[in-house]
Amino acid sequence: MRRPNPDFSENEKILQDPLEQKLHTKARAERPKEYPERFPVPDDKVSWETDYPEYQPPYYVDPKILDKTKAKQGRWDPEDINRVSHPYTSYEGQVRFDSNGRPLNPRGRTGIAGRGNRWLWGPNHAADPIITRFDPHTGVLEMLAIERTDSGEWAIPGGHVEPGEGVSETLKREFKEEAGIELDMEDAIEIYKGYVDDPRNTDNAWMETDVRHKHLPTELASAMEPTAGSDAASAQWLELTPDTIHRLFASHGEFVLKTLKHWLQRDDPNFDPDKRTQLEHLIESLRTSKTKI
Ligand code: RP5
Repeated sequence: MRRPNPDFSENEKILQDPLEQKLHTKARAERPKEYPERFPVPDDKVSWETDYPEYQPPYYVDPKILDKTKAKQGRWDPEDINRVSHPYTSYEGQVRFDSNGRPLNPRGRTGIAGRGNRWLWGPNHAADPIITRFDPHTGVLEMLAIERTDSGEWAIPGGHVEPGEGVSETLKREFKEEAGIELDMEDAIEIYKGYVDDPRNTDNAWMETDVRHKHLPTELASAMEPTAGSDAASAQWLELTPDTIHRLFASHGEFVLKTLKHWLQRDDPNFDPDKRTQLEHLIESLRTSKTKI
């Protein structure tokens, strides 16, 4: 079924939320190596509301995504947008469509049309477990991180929510698959739900995630030996410094920063003054560092 032209008025509220409407940058500047070059999108042309008559992004769909069997099983969308039967449910509010009926990236232009290598048109949902501990020897704050096989960057061991799966189940499954550790995630604390500035995003398909935090007591964490699963090149406790946080994949640095701020505000009774000061320093150096997350 053809969808109507976008109705921008309905989205005014979403677009004006200053906290969540940071310009996406990685989705305009980075891309997997098999993607065509992105059509340039300067900051002042990101918004769909701004006219950009010269805008002619290349259309790209990864040939692997055209696997008809997976499409038949309902795991991947068909290439023909008119045959998509599921609703487009986004954490970012109501989804808008272009004149071809394709869903529009809620953060604006990316320089590539089509689905890229995303399974679904529109929002693709993931879940990200941020698992922290204080190093038993140095006392420094660490996060369990994996080295991604696609980009080689360090990342939160997150992954896609499978059809019918609850977020806690996804977090548990992904953590086991990527870092080799079984961990109950039911009591993890909600940090963020929304858009991910992911280098694989396109104008018509993008990543969204549900980020949750769980801090492990040092003794328990030390008994856990991370081992890279099939989706990761390696897994380890990664020291959280301004530099390691800045280098994380996609918006993961931003998620870690949100986690740290949330944690301080929660006034965790287990925090001794040293730990609190460590967190405050880390947040402050991220705030004042030259490179933005
Ligand atoms: C990111 O992609 C999410 O934050 C999540 O970490 C990840 C899921 O994709 P795969 O790791 O399954 O490729 O946008």
